[in-house]
Amino acid sequence: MANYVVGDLQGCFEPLQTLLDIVDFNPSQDHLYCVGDIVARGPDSLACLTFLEKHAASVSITLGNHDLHLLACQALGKAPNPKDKLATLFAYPDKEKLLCFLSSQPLALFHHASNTLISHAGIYPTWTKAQALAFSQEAARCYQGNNAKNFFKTMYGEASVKDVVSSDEFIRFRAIVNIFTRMRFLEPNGELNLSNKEGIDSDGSLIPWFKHPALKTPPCNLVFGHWAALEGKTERSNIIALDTGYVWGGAMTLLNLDTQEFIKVDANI
Ligand SMILES: [Mn+2]
Repeated sequence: MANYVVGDLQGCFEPLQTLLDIVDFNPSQDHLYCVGDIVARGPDSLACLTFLEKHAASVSITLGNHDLHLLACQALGKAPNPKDKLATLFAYPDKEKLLCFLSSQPLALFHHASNTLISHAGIYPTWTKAQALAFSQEAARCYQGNNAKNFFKTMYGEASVKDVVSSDEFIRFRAIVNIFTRMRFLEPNGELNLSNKEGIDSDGSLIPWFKHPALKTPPCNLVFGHWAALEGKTERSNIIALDTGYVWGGAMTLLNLDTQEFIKVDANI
């Protein structure tokens, strides 16, 4: 039995198939973790989601911003942005089953054997592993519960990182979602900067979350996606950036959690 984690798919199904063929992935024995952003921008979001749902027992996803956006569009009856290329998925007769599977997934999970915490954008530098998993569970109760529609309505916008313990459950939800699915840089005061999507050294006044002094000793190995401009580099051996931007002409990366071996498929082959 082998355990793998793959970077952002973003609707790119072919490279996922290629990677799984290379490692001879066997859904009856192996497990595939996905760092999220399964859908949007690429050509085959429906194929990605259909494949993962079909192998639900062997697949775990930590939801990304694009996945939550898809669930929000569905819950609020809104049409997705044409540039997300989700029309085929929205027209699919059995989409409820696929979206139900997607919404059953968490924002963070822990793989015990490799001592690895997985989430889409990372974790806030001061969080312990237990706090991260508790915040993930709290957010899931929001988007999986009867009141999901109202949580999705208030999901977008700024929130202070201190709001993860706000007395208002909607503000708490927004802050947790922003950290787990949208974070890249932190301001010197520790707040999120959600506007800069460039590389690690693009703005010397901002701190990549994984370079924050509070993460001097990470609580465990951390694997995340979301930040293609990093090109897989964090300069920290136990903090692994898996989004290598296949959908933007880069590569799709798969990590074997048991052997720490990386396998890549370039977009230009
Ligand atoms: Mn993302």
